[in-house]
Order: sequence, then C-alpha cells, then structure tokens
Amino acid sequence: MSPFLLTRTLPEDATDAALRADVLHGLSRTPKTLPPKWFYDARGSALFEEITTLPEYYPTRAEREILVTRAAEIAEITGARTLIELGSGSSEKTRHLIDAMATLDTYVPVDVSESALTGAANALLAQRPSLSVHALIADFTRGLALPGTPGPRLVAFLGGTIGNLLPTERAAFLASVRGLLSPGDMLLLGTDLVKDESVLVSAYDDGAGVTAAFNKNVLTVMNRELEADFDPAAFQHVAVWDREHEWIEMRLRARADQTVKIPTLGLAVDFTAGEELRTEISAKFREDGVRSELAAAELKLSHWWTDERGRFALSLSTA
Ligand code: AVJ
Repeated sequence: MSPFLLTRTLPEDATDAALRADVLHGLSRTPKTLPPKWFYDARGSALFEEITTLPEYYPTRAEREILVTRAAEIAEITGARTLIELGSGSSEKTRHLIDAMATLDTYVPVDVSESALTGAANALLAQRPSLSVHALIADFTRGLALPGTPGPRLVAFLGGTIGNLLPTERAAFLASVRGLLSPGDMLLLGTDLVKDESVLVSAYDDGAGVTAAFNKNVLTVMNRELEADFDPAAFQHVAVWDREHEWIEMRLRARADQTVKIPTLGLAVDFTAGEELRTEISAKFREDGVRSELAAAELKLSHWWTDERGRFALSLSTA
C-alpha cells in the first residue's frame, strides 16, 4: 500500500494536445502570444528554481518571510483539517504552514507534474508520517474535482502565480475555487504588489540573464515537442512594466525578419524584425484590488499580511 494516494485527472496525452492548440492559436494571432505554462519542462523548472535565488527576484523570499512569520496565526485562525495547495510544485513554500497546522490531517497537493507531487509527498511523509496525502495530477486552471476530505479546508494558491492570469481569467479561476468551498473553508492567496518600476523590471530581467534563458526556453520546448526550428539567438528577452494594466510583460523580440517552420502543425510563422511574442504577464496587486476581486467571487477578505518591506502579500479570505 503506497503511503499516499495519487490521482491522475489529466489524460496522458493532454499535454501534447494542449501545447499544439496553444501554439496554433497563439502564433497565428496578432499580437502573437503563448501561455506561460509551457515554460516549465525540466530545464524551465530548474531555471525557475534558480530565478528564486537571484538577488533581483524578491517575491519568493518575501512570501517565505510572511509564511514563516504568520504560519502559527494562519493555523490558529483556520483550524484547517485539510490543506489543498494549487500548483504545489516542491511544496517547499507550504512546509512552514504544514508544520504549524496541528489540526491538519490531510494534504492535497495539486500540480501538473507527477514527479514534483511524488517528491513532495515522500518528503512530507518522511517528516510527518501521520499525515494523509492525496496528490492530484491536474491542471487547476481547467476546473478541478476535489476528493472528499475533512473540513474546514484551506486552499492555498501561493507564489504570486495568480498574477499569470488575465483579469477575466482570474475572475473565472476565483469563481471556480469558490465553487469548491463550503461555508467556513478559506483561501490563502499569494500576490506580488505594485511597486517601483525599476525594482519590478529588474526582477524579470536579472543581470545574470537567468530570466532571459527561462523566457527563451519556451522556444526550445516548441523545437523539441513540435519539431519547430526556432533559433533562440534570433530573439531578444524583453521585460516591460505595463502601467495601465499594472503587470510585467515578458516578451521575445525578433531581432530580424524570419520564418519559423512548425511542420507538425503545418505552420510557417513569419516574424518581422522587432515584432514581439508575449510569453507571460505577471500582474502586481493592491490590497483594495484583491479585496474586490475576491468579493466578486463571493470570498470575503479577512486578513492581509505583507513582508516587512511591503513587497508581497498573503491574504486569507473566507467562503
Ligand atoms: C512562478 C508565475 C509566480 O510570475 O513571478 C519568474 C514566474 N516569470 N520570473 C512570476 C516568473 C519570470 C513567476 N511565477
């Protein structure tokens, strides 16, 4: 009997079909765009882990500071018996929270990566064998079916990843999360905050060029998975602050006119010199904006915590 349950709700070939659809749609429209989920193959995930250690990239450190400082308070307030973590990855972020939650008996990590889920579950169970872990291989942005577990339940969506969603996508996502909750359940949400433009841009365009490599990695993913012939050297990494929407945009700018062939999709994609492919938005938030977005999903903001320097926030809201 394996020490934890692992449920696959993503069909095996879901990834290929989704990548093909996203590339076909995203590269045949103007402006060209791709969803950021395709960054995270093994190399992309390793590059992101490296990004979290960069001096310019403050969000991970800032969120960890809040989690360490507020874990006992969050545990006390929620008294949660189940913790559901969306986009759990290595579960490194939630380790402090789980350690503080004496009432916890079930942990439901949700991620698209089976290896991340297995690694995290084994590490957690080594430390806390009494915990029951039910890991879900699922893409939470495409609807989620949760196993029946004891309440009250706390859903955690950390890292600021909600910022990758456009406002309309965020509204739909928060409404779908709300639909999973029963009265008394809660949502713990990590949001990066609006701040000085130069600080934000540096966090997405570091001096060592790790973020540039992370951004260009999506071209390598398409070359490998779709037999495309992107030349990463023919594109320049760009990170800009969109003042109107209050989000960072990562883009890949074509250095010259070029045509990229994607034979498996029957595509020949023309880029003109200077044309930019948007690869990610990372929205930055204000307390009032988060309060109203949660309220629109019938979630009531009850606690707002930031790191000492006010760079990042964790909010707790109730269904
Ligand atoms: C993992 C989505 C929160 O948006 O800050 C890091 C990804 N992109 N550097 C973010 C990312 C460029 C990160 N999230």
